[in-house]
Amino acid sequence: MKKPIQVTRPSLPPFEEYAEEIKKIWENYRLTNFGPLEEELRAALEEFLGVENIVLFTNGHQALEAAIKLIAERREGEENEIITTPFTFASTTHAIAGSGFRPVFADIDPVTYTLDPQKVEALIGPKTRAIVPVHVYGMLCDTAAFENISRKYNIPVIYDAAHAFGVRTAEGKGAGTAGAASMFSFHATKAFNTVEGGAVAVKDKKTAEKLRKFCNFGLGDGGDAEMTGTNAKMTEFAAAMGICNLRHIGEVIKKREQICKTYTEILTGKDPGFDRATGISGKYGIKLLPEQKGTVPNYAYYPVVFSGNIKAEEIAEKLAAENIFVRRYFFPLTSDFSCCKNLPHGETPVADRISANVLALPLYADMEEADVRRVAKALLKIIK
Ligand code: T4K
Repeated sequence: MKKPIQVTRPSLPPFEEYAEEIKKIWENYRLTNFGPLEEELRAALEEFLGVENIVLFTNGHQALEAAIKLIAERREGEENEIITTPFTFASTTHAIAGSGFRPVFADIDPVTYTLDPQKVEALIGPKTRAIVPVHVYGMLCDTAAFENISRKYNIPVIYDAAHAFGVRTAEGKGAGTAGAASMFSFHATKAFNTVEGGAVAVKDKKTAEKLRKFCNFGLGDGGDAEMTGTNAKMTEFAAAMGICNLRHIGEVIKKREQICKTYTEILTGKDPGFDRATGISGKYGIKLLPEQKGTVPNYAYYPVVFSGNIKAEEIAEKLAAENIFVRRYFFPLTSDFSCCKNLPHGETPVADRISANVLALPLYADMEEADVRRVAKALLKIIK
């Protein structure tokens, strides 16, 4: 049997480099609670991501929940809703529900798979308190359209940018500059990791300070808690991993880009009709991620959407028989989770179709070229 290929594998710095970084912890006995490594990583990330204020968290989920709790207005005694996408990881929906809001699901765009602003606008009503779109797979949402909606209805847009680390807009701005706040995930499976970790980027210092207090029990300088907080601070060990990984991020993204190029070359079979703007290749009836003109992508995921008779589930099973493990990111839709079944929502035919037919192929910086070819060829053999 050939060696197993998992959907992803974390990027790790050279062991000695991490050991050198955490040596500092043995010298100063500072393990957590906003230590010097956390501070160093925070400054480095603000620069790398091109954002003004970043607050670090133990994970992306806590970060998103904190941003929603502090930014979306929850009115006591009223129903409070947040419009969002069902085509995402459980975290987005749970962060909304966990903050005391009812998620209302809108459909997605068939090209980028991100929340469709027109569908969102049609659902806005007196109970709407915020919009939470997701830059799914690192594809940027239509941030200009959401900005207009935000201004028109005076409701904040809080982005789940878990997949968008390092992505830049066509204007050269960091993805995290859009909306009232953007959450990044630094989970082990992401392009950039701090083992577990996450962050919220916001424009103003005041909100950043509030978020920072929130993740430390709401405590301020005098020991008073002006709000109910939680404990979601990033540890020094996690920050050390981030500092090391950030040194290598350029090289990591380049390697991921090369892997994506190889997949695309093989999977489109040099199809002359392959349309980069939509990602559609007629040759094998597949759709890849589109190229978003002028943006700097991060090659976070390599999803393929299938059409025709073969179902994604069957393809995944056949690949597993070859020791290749793909993932159905994201199936089921979060709106189909048992815990969400009773939530009212409109029709989401695009999300239904994409979710039923998508598979994320293995992708990680150190994936060998031969393995990339093995995955692509095994897939072609199934769908041809
Ligand atoms: N919003 C969105 C849109 C997200 O996608 C996520 C997280 C969040 C919010 C929340 O952010 P965090 O709170 O997680 O920071 C994974 C991740 O756990 C999750 O972070 C991620 N999205 C989601 C898309 O994928 P699983 O259940 O698929 O992970 P798992 O453990 O099955 O790992 C996948 C593969 O990676 C394994 O086959 C082996 C490999 N792996 C994994 C880990 C953890 C390793 O080789 N080493 C490892 O340490 O959820």
